[in-house]
Amino acid sequence: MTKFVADSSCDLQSLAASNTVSVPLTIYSDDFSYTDDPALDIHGMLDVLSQYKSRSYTACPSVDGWLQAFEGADTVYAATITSGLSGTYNSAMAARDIYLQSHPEARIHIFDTLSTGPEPRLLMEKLMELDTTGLDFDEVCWRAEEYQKSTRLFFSLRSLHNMAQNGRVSKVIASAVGILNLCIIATASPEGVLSPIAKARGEKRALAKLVEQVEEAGYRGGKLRISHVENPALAESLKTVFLAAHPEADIKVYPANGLCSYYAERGGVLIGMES
Ligand code: X90
Repeated sequence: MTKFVADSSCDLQSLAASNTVSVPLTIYSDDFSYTDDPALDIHGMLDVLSQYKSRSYTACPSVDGWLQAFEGADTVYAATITSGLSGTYNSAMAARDIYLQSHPEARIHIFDTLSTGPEPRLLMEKLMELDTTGLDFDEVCWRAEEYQKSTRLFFSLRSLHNMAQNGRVSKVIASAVGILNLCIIATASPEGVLSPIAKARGEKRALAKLVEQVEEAGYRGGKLRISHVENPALAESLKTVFLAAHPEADIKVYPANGLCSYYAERGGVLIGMES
């Protein structure tokens, strides 16, 4: 059996395919913990976090979480959130080693997406598509790695509080954003960390900046995946603007998963694009 596995940051949740498995990350504090699975009430979690005065954290999936996801498979294509910001890739690789000891005939490839959310989702869609063409495992992996070079992630965030609190962006960058109505426009760097591009006052300007960045990065009407943290207005406006310029484009808008909602915070929008 072939399985397509990804951690819960990779937006598998809105892909209705039977042989996909999402391995949850966890959001927690001293007082509560949330498993990033389809049962998670993201709105409720964001409400609790907005009132919560102490620190909160996240944790990558355990090796055992990955092993459970691999179980029963002889072929596994797996994707993880960027290794630049998370231990998820390392835990997946450790699980791969263990699984291969007991299933020496299995083939497992772990893709470090150096990204999160809608960009890994594009990779998972590509892997499923390649798998149906009858190509062998190595060829699928090679083509998927080539594909990764052609996709990008851009995003707009209203707050970097949780990213800074957990040491994932510098406090200097974060403090520049906490101002009312300011959005930070950023991308995933080649090393898979947050790389700021611009600040935009108000969502109209944020939208214009995002469109400019996506077009400059070589968007020519291919796939776009747009996830949002309780901001369907900005996400749908982006879709409308891109569709006006590229009427045939395959564009999907959907709510972000729990992990990205925690870090991108309310108002955040993430765009995965094909160039
Ligand atoms: O291992 C863990 O606990 C997970 C840590 C994840 C940290 C980053 C999550 C980012 C979520 C926010 C904007 C995107 C930044 C992407 C840069 C590559 C989404």
